[in-house]
Amino acid sequence: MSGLGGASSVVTPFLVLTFALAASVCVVVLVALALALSRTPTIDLASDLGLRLVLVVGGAVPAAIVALYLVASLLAASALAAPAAASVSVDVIGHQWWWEFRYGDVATANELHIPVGERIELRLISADVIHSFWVPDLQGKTDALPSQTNRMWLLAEKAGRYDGVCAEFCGVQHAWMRLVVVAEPRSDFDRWLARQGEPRRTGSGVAAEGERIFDMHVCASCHTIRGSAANGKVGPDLTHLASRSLLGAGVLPNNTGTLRAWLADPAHFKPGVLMPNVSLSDTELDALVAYLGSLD
Ligand code: HEC
Ligand SMILES: [Cu+2]
Repeated sequence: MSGLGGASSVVTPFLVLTFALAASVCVVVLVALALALSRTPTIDLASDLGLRLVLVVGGAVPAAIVALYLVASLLAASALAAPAAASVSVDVIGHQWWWEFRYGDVATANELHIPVGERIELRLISADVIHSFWVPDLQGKTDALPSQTNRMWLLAEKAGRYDGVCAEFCGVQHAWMRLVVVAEPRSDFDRWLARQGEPRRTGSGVAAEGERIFDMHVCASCHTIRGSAANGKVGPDLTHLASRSLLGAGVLPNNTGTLRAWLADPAHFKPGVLMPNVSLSDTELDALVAYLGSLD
C-alpha cells in the first residue's frame, strides 16, 4: 500500500478500518474468554438475562459491525470506480501485444503520458482478445475487452515513470506487453501532447529515401505516419516513434541500434510477433532507421 497514486488514498484508510475492526473484535473476544475461564464455573444466569446477552452480544453487535463495514466498503468501491471529473481522457486499446493510447486523434503506443496530480480517465477496449491494464503503483487491474468499454482512472501524485503490464494472459507474447506511464508537470504534458499532434517531420537525404521505402514496402499498410502516405491500422502509430523510450512494448529500449535490429528481424526479439519479417537490404535498413529515427 505504498502506492503513489490517488487510488491508494482510498484503499489505505479502508484497509486500516478492516484491521482495526478485526483487531478490536479479536481483543473483546479474548478478554471475555479470559474472564470466563478465570471465574468459577457456576452458571447461574437467570434464563432471560442469558437470552438477552446472546441476542445483544451475539446478534446485534456483530450485525452493527457488519453493516458499518458494508457501508465503508461500498463507499470505497464507488470512490475507486467513479471516473469523476477527469481533466484528460485517453482511449486505451489493447492489441496482441502492445498498447495503443489515443488522445482524440493523436495516437501513440506503449508510453502513456499524463499530467501529475490530475485525475485521468482511461477508456479501455481491445482490438482482439481480452487484455488487462495494470500499473501496480497507480491503480488496480482493469480488463480491456473486445465487446465493451471499461472505464478506470489514474492519478499520479509524484512525477516519474511507472511501469505497467498486461495482466491477462493473451497469447505467446503476453509477457512482452508492457507499458510505461510518464507522469509529468502539466506544462511538460501540454508541450508533449502538442508535439504528438503535429504531422511527421519531413526529412531530406537518407531520411527522405527512408520514407519512400517505408511507403513502398508493406510497412505503410500496417502503420500510420500522420502527414505521410502511410495510414495502416494494424501496428503502432509511428508518427513520433523517436520520442518514445520503448520498442515492441518494452522488449527493447528505443535507440538507433535496437531500431535497426528490430526492423531486421522483429521475431528474433518477440517470437510470434504480428509484424512480419520484411526482407530489407542494408541500405534500405539504414534509410528506414534514418527516417524513423528522425520522427521525434
Ligand atoms: C502486417 C503488419 C505489419 C507490417 C507489414 C509491418 N509492421 Fe511494424 N509492427 C506491426 C505490429 C503489430 C507491431 C507491434 C509489435 C509488438 O510490439 O508486438 C509493429 C511494430 C513496429 C515498430 C515498433 C513500434 C513501437 O512503438 O514499438 C516499428 C518501428 C515498426 N513496426 C516498423 C515497421 C517497418 C519499418 C515496416 C516495414 C519494413 C513494418 N513495421 C511492417 C505490424 C506490422
Ligand atoms: Cu495482453
